[in-house]
Amino acid sequence: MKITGIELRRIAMPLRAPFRTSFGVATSRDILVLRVVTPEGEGWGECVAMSEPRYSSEYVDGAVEVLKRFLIPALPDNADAHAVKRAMKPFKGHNMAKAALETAVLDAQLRARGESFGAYLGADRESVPCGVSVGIMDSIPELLDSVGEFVDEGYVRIKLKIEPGWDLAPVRAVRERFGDDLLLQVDANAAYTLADARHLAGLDAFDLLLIEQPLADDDLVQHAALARRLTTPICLDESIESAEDAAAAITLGAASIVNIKPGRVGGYLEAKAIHDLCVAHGVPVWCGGMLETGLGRAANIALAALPGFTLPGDTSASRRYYDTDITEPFVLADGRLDVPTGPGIGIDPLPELLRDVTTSSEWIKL
Ligand code: OSB
Ligand code: MG
Repeated sequence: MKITGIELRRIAMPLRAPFRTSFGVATSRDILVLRVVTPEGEGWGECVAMSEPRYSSEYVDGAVEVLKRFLIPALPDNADAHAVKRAMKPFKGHNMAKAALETAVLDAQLRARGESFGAYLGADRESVPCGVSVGIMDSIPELLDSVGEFVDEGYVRIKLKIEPGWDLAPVRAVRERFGDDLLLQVDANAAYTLADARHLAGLDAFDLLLIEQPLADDDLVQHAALARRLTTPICLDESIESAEDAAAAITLGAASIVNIKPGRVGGYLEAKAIHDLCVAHGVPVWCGGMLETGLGRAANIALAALPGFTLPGDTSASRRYYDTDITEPFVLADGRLDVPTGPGIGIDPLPELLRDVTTSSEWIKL
């Protein structure tokens, strides 16, 4: 497939409510959207990098820079997703930028042959059960109201963001209010150290599905040490940037569950490789999120329908974050979202909505 040009578009998406994590508060999302154009049609890729390098070292201006300066110029003449992945490999890091480009190419390629992401990746379900990530709040009553709304909407699993000072008490309050049957987990975004092991063991009383990324991104050894001191399973997010990282984490005993985010690992091909590795090791996986628009959400839902995704993901509906999405919204039905079946990611941005949120756009002719 010959790529004739790429559009780099920046959009500003206001969030319905501030989203607070241990690394900061977001009130809107500044997103880079790629559109690759080929003689056979186009393809879309959403870059999940955030405005500031707080979740990981990537940030959206940096993604634009590395794409324009290194990744796009390295595109092979005959671009399919695997060839694009290989061509980008010599450039270290920048997985979110790489994922956006690879995804746009894969979308174009699959649209051209009429195959859906789900079919290509190996989805074996028509819909997926959905969880929701609930930010840190100012008070426990506020948190209970928020969790109550999500439970009423039908979400089958709740994930609470935690940090030092906001951990045992909110978890206890949610457990007491919503009962032992609620599927509940927590995500620390690397906010603790091994010195907190005894405190974190206090979470063991609440029968959590998992604790996500309690310690630093680059510290598999200490996660393994923590795992020996908790009964709550440890799940890694930030630490896993490749299949090699996942293999190391599993071997060390640093993770017994893996959160797979295509952006963090450099694309859907690597995401699928991590899924396959985890299945081979009996390690459950689930699909994480990065406050995606409908474009990124569509592809994530396809991934979440693979057989190894045995835990509900952060694949929430469009209205979790946005009053108005740039695609037809994803709407929760019975706690589930349907896997798109159309060619490629199976959904298109709605031109007027996309135009309304666009802050800049650049065309790179190849
Ligand atoms: O750690 O999973 C995370 C959002 C932004 C950055 C990191 C994370 C998150 C979430 C929300 O938890 C995921 C979502 O609902 O899209
Ligand atoms: Mg996380």
